[in-house]
Amino acid sequence: MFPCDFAWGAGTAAYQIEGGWQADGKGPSIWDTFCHEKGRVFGEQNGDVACNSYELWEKDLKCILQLGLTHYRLSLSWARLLPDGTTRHVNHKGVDYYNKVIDDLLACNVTPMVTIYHFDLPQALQDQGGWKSQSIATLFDSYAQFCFQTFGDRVKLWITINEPYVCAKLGHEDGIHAPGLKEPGITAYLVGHNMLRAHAMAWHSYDSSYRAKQKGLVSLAINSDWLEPLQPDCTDDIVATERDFAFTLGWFAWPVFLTGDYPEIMRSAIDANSRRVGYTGASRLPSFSKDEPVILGTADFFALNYYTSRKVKAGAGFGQTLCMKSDRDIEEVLDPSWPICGVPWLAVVPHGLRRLLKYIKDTFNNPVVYITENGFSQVGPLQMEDVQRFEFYKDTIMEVGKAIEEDGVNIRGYFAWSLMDNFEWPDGFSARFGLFHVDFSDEKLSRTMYHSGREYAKMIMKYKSEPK
Ligand code: PNW
Repeated sequence: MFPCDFAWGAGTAAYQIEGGWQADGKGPSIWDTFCHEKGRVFGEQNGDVACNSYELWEKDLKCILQLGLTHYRLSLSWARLLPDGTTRHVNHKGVDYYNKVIDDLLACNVTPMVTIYHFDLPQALQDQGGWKSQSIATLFDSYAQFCFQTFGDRVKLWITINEPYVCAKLGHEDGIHAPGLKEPGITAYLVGHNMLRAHAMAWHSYDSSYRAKQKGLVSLAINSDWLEPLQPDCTDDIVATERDFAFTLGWFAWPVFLTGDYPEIMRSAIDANSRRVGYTGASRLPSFSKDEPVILGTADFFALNYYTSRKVKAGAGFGQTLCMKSDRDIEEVLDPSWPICGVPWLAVVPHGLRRLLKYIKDTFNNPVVYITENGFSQVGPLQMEDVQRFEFYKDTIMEVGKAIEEDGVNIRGYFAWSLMDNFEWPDGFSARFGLFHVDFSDEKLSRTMYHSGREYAKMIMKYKSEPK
């Protein structure tokens, strides 16, 4: 079912695993600040230490090798490399750390996929407006170029930005992720816009200055649920589903893969709501300027983070408020037959991934796809024999196989989220996504393979050796 050069991976992100939040000259990030404020994170927890991968990288490497991964996805901490966010000051200890990680991986025949930005903006840049500010795109581009220059001789798979949707909405509309801003209806659109500009600038820099020599691929990771109308024959639900897709997957995938601009139904929904509320300013959804680098075509593959599915019905009417929820005007519901695992938002729907992959193939002209995240969390009492998680991975990977074989989707890799239990953002350490258990009560932070890890390793072994 899987080509012999298929990427079998697992992922992590810097803030979720590294700890060492002040080690060796690292600057603070918005997640350091956010977690140190009262009431932000479950149990007032934070990533000050997390899995301490900054000091315990060798342990992580052992886990990677035990799983038999062909690929490992990690992210770079911007503030560890550039403490004030700018290239005026480079923290060489940070560079040494990532050099070691990358070199060790390659020495063990594991291909790194590197995310340049995974939620953790340097606080110094937040203090200048963060992602709201127009100038962030240039700053990000300099940082990305620094990464290409420093690591690009060895790193050939790059993700510029992880999940702009989550950064924009959870960080600036809902305020439940760093920087914790609740500025509904306006800021998230601006932040998403600047993230697209930043991504596109970095892609163009790679394309013009690094690609010929380094021969790598660059994309951004877009998260999306699979969505389908609650009542398949109801026109309102069908239209609502299209609108919901436009506000999630489409928000970032249309500009990059399809038209160079936002989905038309997204803009018209936002502008119609502005009129209803009596908001008379310019469109709350910014426009791409002709004087800036083009957005269309700035991805060498489609990087998809998929976790779950939703049924969609038309909203209950517009709530006379300026917020993304009223702009979007839909209601998402869960099918009662879908089991909920660990975290409440994660209904287990493996077939949703297959349908989403087919939808991406059909909508975005059959791109090369990497599934850069997919996973299952445990909450509550610890279960080392995590049979449910293993079933989840087995079923999901079957669906990926069908998407390749029966639907002809051009899928090149699958990355489980996550290599090990880690700091799960506002849920702290209460949600465990790992293929390895991490004992956070033990000073050594020992890593132990879950049952699901053993089974994933077997699957990888089997598919790697089966000639296609
Ligand atoms: C992703 N939601 O984030 C991130 O890329 C990972 O860092 C994270 O650990 C993983 O998914 C599991 O949560 C998400 O609320 C955060 O829908 C929140 C949501 C989805 C993805």
